[in-house]
Amino acid sequence: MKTTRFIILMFIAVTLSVTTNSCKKDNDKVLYGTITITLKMSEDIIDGSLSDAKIEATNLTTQRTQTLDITPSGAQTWTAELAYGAYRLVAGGKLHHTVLEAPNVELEDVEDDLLDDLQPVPVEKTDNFNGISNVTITKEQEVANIEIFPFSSSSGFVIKELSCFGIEIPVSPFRYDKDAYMIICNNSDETLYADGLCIFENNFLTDSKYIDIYPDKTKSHYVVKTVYMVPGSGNQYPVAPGEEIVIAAEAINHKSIYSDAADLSHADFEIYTGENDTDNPDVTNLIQIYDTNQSYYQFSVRPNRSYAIGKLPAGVNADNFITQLAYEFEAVDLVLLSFGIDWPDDHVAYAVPNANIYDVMTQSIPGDYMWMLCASSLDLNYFPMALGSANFGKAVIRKTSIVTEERTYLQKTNNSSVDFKLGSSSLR
Ligand SMILES: [Ca+2]
Ligand SMILES: [Ca+2]
Repeated sequence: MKTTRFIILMFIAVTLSVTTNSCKKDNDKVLYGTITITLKMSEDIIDGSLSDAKIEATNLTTQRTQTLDITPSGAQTWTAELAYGAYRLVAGGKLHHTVLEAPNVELEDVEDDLLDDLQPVPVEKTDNFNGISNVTITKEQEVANIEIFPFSSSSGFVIKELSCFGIEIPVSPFRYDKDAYMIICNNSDETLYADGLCIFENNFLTDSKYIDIYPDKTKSHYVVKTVYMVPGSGNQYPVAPGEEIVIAAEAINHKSIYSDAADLSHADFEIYTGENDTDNPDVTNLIQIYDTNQSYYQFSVRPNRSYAIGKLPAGVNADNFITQLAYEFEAVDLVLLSFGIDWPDDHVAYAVPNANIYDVMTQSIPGDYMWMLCASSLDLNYFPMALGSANFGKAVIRKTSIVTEERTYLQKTNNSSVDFKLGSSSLR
């Protein structure tokens, strides 16, 4: 069955007035340019229209952020006056669009010769959107295009906490980091099953860039080098709304080694990589689907990674993962390039379609940052972190969005830079 795709590019035009800077003075030395901002919908958005649009401009030198006020009706163009300089523009708001969903019939009920006639059903939907673009204003008139992407704020499983940066200990190597864990929360209003849920580690690093990637699947797929999966037949591991599961690198009571470490002996699952690893028989092991470093797995102490949770495409499992998802590409490594080695190099990683990714967390040290490792629709911007002892005892923790009498909802805007905060590890 072939799905017709409508490709619609839509340019929203609105008059924009810059939030007045109360400190702004008549100073001939400050030069201002007029920037024309266009929000451009990604190619797979059907019948899209926007509301509640908002754009924030952060001056990359001063880190000062201003919100640009937008009038959403009638006009054709947003223009703003901004002082000369380099800015990061972040757009957000509501996207009203049409989504093609599978028809609500059981395939068993359909005659074989009618299968080809089943067409996807268009469903009107409102999602949030976001988008990001950098612009440098060096003349009177500048233009910025921001491609925007939809996301649902009520999505299911989200990464709630990643604790993997260690604690300080008095003996060499002065850090203990084997009590690493990830907490995944059901942020939806219905019971979900963790069966088949995967933890992915991206193939790339935020502080080591590849260029001239060919073919480039990094925007359509989340490219991975590590996959661990929750076992189960489909309904063995229910997770109630607002409830969470703990996945330990080593599911032991680390407090018996260092009192400041985490007790992970009651984790829901543990990452077990084989005979070089410890195995708590009371804690279910994740299935190692693939790991380039098969003998031992540890969430990275250095904050230069991107992690995702999601599911493997239908029909892909531990046995056929390598053949089904292998992604061979050429790329030039910028680090090698700095040593004068610029020929394309052959690489192999594994490409998971974006549609199979539920949530992404990306971290980087700002001074070392080189690139985002996935599509903006999955994660708009990285969570900034320091290196080393500044992170001892800490975890990257998702912020709370809404608190009701019954439960807490977590913030999910597909933007690590605003969805997370650094806090004390909750299980230490
Ligand atoms: Ca382990
Ligand atoms: Ca175990």
